[in-house]
Amino acid sequence: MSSERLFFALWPDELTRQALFRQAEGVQAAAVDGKSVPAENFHITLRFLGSLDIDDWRRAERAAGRVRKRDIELVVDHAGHWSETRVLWLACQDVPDPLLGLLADLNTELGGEGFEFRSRPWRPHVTIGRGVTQVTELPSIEPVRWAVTRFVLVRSELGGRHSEYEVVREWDLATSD
Ligand code: 2AM
Repeated sequence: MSSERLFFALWPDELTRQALFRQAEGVQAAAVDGKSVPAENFHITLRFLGSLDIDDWRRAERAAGRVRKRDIELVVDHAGHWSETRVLWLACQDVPDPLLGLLADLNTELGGEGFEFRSRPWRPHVTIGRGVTQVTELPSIEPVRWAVTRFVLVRSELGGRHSEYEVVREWDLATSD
């Protein structure tokens, strides 16, 4: 049986996804093993929630609805590999303050709804490879600008070769149209 998990994430628009993929390809080629994450699954996790019953799910959505809007512009400009978790990733050298503010807000609001507070350091990244134990030299990448206009709640289904993600709800972040 597949298990169902929920997480809050930044979900790229189609053009940003394609731009990330163009940079990811060269980095994925440096993986000696593991498997590449398909571009349709690219995202930045804000907070992983795990399996929730319907009441907790509603509470999580209520918390998200109270997060303040803000303009966030990311520049995804480097690649790396964490051997402990076998994750190959793309990330931003400079994590902009509005993104940290968004995360702090979300965690505060989730705390207010009874979710446990998180003190673990958060390292925002786009996972582009899993099960990667070794890499050859990682190439540098062309910076990808990502104008963040929303954050989303995603349902993850494990089971097949790759996780399947479904965006179940989204919250607008842009301060103007
Ligand atoms: P990852 O990309 O670094 O693996 C869905 O599983 C998303 O939630 C993934 O992006 C994953 O991060 C993230 N995540 C964070 N904590 C997790 C956990 N304890 N179990 C599974 N996924 C987690």
